[in-house]
Amino acid sequence: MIPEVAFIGRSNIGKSSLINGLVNRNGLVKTSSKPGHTRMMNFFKMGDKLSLVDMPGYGFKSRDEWGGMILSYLQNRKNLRRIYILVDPSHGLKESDTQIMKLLDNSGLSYQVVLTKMDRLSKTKYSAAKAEIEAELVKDAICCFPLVLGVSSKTKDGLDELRAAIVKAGQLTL
Ligand SMILES: Nc1nc2c(ncn2[C@@H]2O[C@H](COP(=O)(O)OP(=O)(O)OP(=O)(O)O)[C@@H](O)[C@H]2O)c(=O)[nH]1
Ligand SMILES: [Mg+2]
Repeated sequence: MIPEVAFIGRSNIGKSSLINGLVNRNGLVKTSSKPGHTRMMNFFKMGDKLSLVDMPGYGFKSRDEWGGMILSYLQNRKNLRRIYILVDPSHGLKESDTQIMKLLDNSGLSYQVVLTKMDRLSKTKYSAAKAEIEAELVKDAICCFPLVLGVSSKTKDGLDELRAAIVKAGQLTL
């Protein structure tokens, strides 16, 4: 099985938009301004090297079975190289985020936080929000990869850094 990385996060956080941004194909993955849009796990195969996995959101308007089906996928997927947890820096870490992180910590699953929609904040506000989130992660998030990334699917900022991180996490040879 080819390596996989999965994108999780609260509904409407920008998971599907980020996958479109990463593969540079607007409209490949359906996005929506209405939370709870993505209802299924969707696998996007990048040639024969890597799959990007889009997940339904948790939190507001999410599916009840999130805890069951998706967690069991994350726990049992041998080829899953990293989980990216998307967080909106305008809102900070929510209880649903820290709950998911605890579940991942308990299962020893490695994850990395990606801050989305960077374009919505000034540079100063973004840096302050990032510092606050990093401080919270240091306290509790055991299996969290220490580097927090930031992206905007709108302006494409940060996408190259995320691509590089994915290549590394997936131990991909190009
Ligand atoms: N300004 C801005 N808006 C964004 C960005 N990324 C996504 N959005 C908007 O946020 C909304 C939700 O985006 P989606 O990509 O559908 O979010 P999702 O996490 O897949 O949502 P669910 O499938 O419902 O869980 C849409 O209206 C997007 O246009 C971004 O980088 N900047
Ligand atoms: Mg979606």
